[in-house]
Amino acid sequence: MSGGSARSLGKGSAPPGPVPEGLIRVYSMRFCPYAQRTRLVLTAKGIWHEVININLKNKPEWFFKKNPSGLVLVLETSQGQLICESAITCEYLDEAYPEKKLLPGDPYEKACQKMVFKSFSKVLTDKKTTFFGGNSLSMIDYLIWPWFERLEALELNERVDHTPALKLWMAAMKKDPTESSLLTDVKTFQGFFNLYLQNSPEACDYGL
Ligand SMILES: N[C@@H](CCC(=O)N[C@@H](CS)C(=O)NCC(=O)O)C(=O)O
Repeated sequence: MSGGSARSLGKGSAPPGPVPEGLIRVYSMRFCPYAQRTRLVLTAKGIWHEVININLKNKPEWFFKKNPSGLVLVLETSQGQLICESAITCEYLDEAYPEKKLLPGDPYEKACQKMVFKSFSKVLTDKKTTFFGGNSLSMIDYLIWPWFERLEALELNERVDHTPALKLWMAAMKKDPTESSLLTDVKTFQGFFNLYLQNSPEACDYGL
């Protein structure tokens, strides 16, 4: 992986060239939970990728050609294919790079993961498993995790105090090497949130 902690590109920047063969590109922002889903999946699956960070408070003109809605994240392949919406990009990656599958092969099990994704709050307690997809970590955990990672920075940690199953899941997630490799510390998140809420063009590059 390259570029994950590079400064973001803003208005007036030159558009990046074509994606080299054998690589996939992610247009991202360091603190975006949606982009983090896809970056977790890329890392967990060991997919060779480059990251281009976008300044969401000062977006490059060319970025709207990658995604007319102007949202990160966007995936770009070496054939120039563009894919956006985090859940869709994660499923695409699991199918396009089938070596280490994160979604179950069984259609019913896959449908179950998608149903869990739609309403995950009650599920862990009912299922009595450590992870949302069973006893090992799978796609659904990576799709949900980025919001839980931000709870402490938002001072909302006590919200999970009354749900021991969620607390155990969070502890198990923190032990996952993929998750640890993309972890952001609480102070950095808080610094970013403060600047982002002030619409600062420096927000996306906080801490660099
Ligand atoms: N539904 C989209 C949401 C993506 C999204 O909201 N990204 C935010 C950053 S976390 C963004 O690009 N915001 C820029 C803007 O709203 O202009 C997904 O799942 O990818």
